[in-house]
Amino acid sequence: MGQSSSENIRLNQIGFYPAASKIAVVVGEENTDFVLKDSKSKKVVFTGKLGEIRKSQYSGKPGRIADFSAFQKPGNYILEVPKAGTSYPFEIKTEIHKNVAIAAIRGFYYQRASVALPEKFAGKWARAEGHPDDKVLIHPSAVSAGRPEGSVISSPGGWYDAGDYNKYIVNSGITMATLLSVYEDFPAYFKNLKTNIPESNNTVPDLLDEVLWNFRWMMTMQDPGDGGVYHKLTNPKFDGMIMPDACKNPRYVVQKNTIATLDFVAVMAQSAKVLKNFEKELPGLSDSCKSAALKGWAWARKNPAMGYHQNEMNKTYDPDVVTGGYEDKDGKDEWIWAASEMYILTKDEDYLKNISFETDKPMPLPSWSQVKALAYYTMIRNEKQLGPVDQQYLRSIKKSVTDFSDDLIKDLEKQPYQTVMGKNIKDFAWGSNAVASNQGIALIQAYKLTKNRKYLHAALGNLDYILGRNATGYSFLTGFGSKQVMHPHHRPSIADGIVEPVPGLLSGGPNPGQQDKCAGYPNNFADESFADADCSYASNEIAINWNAPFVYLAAAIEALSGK
Ligand SMILES: [Ca+2]
Ligand SMILES: [Ca+2]
Repeated sequence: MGQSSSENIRLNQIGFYPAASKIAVVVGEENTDFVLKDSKSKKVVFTGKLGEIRKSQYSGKPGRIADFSAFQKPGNYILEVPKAGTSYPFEIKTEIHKNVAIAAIRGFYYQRASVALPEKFAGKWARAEGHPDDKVLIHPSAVSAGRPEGSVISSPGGWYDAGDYNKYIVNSGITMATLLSVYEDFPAYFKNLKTNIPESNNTVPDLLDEVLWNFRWMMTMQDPGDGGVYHKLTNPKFDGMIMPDACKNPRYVVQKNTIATLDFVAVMAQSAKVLKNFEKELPGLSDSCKSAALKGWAWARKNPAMGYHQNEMNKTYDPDVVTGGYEDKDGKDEWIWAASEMYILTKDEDYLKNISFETDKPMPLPSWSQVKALAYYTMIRNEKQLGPVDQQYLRSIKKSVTDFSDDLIKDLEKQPYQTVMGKNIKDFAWGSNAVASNQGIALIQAYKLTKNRKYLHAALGNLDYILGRNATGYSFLTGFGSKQVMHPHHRPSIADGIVEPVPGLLSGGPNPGQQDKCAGYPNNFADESFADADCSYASNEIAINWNAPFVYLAAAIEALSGK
């Protein structure tokens, strides 16, 4: 290991806030001092001793922690550790993650369907329009009285879901809720945050302009005849690894079902509340959201258990549809979430009649198929509007959030990377960087409830994890860090002929399932099961429901610690 071996020093490759904690993990067993140097003058500005050996619970590999939190002077630095090497350069400054947060929001701009991305906004990743979706077929599984088989509807806009070009309501649900929630939790932060999109000159915050791009598509996914919502807008089969404008496959809307409809209802109800403050810019839109939510809710009450089962559907209808299934067997959490949003919107207690918040169980971390905690966050967020009858469940919801966060931070100081992320092998699920991000959101909720900075500190640790302080040594947001992800499973990044991938996209992250059987995984250890190869959809795809919690985490940390 020579002096140049930066990969032996794992740290947030962007940098640190002056007053916050600053931790690097030095791979190996050598017990030495470390020095912090000004990256230009090479003058030593701080010296410290490495901590005790800590071993990865997955690989057994040893490392030691270099803690230079005491050093607070803004500037550009490197860390040097004898026998280990020299770190990548990093910065200490206020608003250190501002560009990270903006880029992650802009990641959604690059996912916009049905529109060209001009150079002015997309830089060298400018591209032609693809998937106009103005002539979308009603799939035989989705017929209704007003829309017989073969009918054509217009359903443009929205974001491409992930590395593929289809648009799925279920995954849009949690994605939209997460982005609307970071806006609701930190409105002042977003008020003047510009992201260089075509809507940057209007008076609506750019984050909401981006959300509206997908929102307007979602509205077209509701059958105006009965209020039910289609599961997805999709090709029968995935497009090839080609640019959007080269895709010519027919597109369909597919089977209405209960869970997709409830996700839609929750998003519309939350949007109605948020957009009420933009009546001048968006006249009547809030009311349209509310009526869409009411119609969706009524449909779900009439069809409370209509599931989406792709294989069974394909036995009955043609053409077969083999794109992302987003099949969720349990709709209980979607009822709780939709009912909570409807209750907050309408104050009608009927909505809470048939649900229980089930706070006796540990809070499940949010994912596309498990949204119960989104209901908790909503109730906490709107606590001031709740009455005396609501106080009992509100108390137990708050306790669920803080209990969950206390479990996360237990033994944090003993972890090999000193992060909440990775303590439990279950953290390394498909899309593990979304797990890290959603843990960060839970911790920020606990911080908001208690004002105890230990939660905020742990949330920042997970951001450090994603940006380099992890067992792979990668910074997982495309375009950021010294050891960047270069080959995400993302069709435009593969097909556009540009070396750098589209920026601001969060790679899925380590996943020992390795379901893609792609070449390039270094080993089977959970914390290292990552392959920066475009065949690795199991560890290196991007997805809107992973970018959204990352936006929340980065923006919330900026709002709370940026200055
Ligand atoms: Ca704007
Ligand atoms: Ca569910």
